[in-house]
Amino acid sequence: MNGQPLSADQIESHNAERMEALRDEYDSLGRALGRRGVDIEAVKDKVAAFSVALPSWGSGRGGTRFAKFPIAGEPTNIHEKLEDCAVVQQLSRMTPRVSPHFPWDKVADYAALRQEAAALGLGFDAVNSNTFQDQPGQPHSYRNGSLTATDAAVRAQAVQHNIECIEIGRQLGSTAVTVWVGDGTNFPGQQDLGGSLDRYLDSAAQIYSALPEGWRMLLEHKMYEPAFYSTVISDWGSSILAAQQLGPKAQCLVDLGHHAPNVNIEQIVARLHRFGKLGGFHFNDSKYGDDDLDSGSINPHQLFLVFNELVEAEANPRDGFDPAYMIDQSHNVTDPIESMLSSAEAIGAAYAKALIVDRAALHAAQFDNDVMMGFQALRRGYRTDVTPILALARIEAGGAADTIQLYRQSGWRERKAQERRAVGLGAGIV
Ligand code: PSV
Ligand code: MN
Repeated sequence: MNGQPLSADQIESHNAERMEALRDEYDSLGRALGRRGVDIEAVKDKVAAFSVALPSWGSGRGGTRFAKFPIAGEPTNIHEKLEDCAVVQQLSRMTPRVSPHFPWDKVADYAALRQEAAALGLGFDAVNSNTFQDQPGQPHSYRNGSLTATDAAVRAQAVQHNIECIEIGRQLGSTAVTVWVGDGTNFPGQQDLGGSLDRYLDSAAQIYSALPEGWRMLLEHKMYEPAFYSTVISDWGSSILAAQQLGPKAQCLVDLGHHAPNVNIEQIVARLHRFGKLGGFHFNDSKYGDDDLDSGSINPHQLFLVFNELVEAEANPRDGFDPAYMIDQSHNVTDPIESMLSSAEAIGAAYAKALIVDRAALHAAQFDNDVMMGFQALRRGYRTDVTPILALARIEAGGAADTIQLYRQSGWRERKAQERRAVGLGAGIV
């Protein structure tokens, strides 16, 4: 690793200016936590060991169905996306891997791409397949579905694409493929609901059988969109049943935005873990539907409750509990680098708050049916301002005290606006 995008000297002097105040805040928090029986250093070590992958597609400006408003200097290919992800990693030290999406991130030489990423301090996380769009020159259209299509040739093409993604992922050093299919219907009667699921299971089994040793297949459910009446893997129930039928290498991926409003996602997390099927996450936040807003921006309490279940799971792991944590957001109105920095911090904070919860007190209250004390045990953790823990962990790993401020001072986007070609106008979710 030699090609760090930002100046290490700039980070060092930025941190030096803030170190005295940060130490003061950290020591004060350490004393407060000590009185609660929590060792701040142990929490910091766990936070330092935690990481979440960045979505390659999240480094560009997203859009809605109506429009996309690009910014000058945004990346337009995987090489530039990696550069921007490297900025996020250099400053946050919590995002050392990128989750690529194919064919969006297609290149001729994946061994070279892996080296390019490594030189920037990055590795690759789960590869994502895409059978929700047609590509130029593609023999068969996905207009009537992909893995569930009634036409066997369409299904074969969609299966083959997933197998190709696995092969690319192997070259990149990934160990998981995330399969999300948008297949579904807009009208009652449009398709046979049972038959679609049968075809999905058959196609998914073919992908499953192409998994290399040590690989996982992550099934991502989503309630609706682009189909608005039915979707084949619409919920965690369909997902876990499919994963159970496929076998031990198949697990479920929970995208926080893919549920009905007010659904108890933390309970879904606990259930999936109970059956050894919690494979990964796509973090984002939402108010109405799959809004793909920044993690923790709307409902940070829910994010905390999800991490509360994850910390419980860490303490009682089942079947090699090792979820792949990824961000999946659409940055429509912000600089994507700033959103990813802010989101990494929000995710890390939710984890740190969950670590601080007095688990013995929580479990005792639960056993005694002491409702208020159980709630208070969680509340104390949630209320704690863990900012100094995250900042110190980051600085000790070479990152920046105030990541967004330093990013702005670095002039990165302005420089890239001079160097990179402009993005065209248009609509599009990503
Ligand atoms: C679908 O909405 C999704 O969450 C899947 O993870 C896709 O791969 C991604 O978004 C594409 O933006
Ligand atoms: Mn997703």
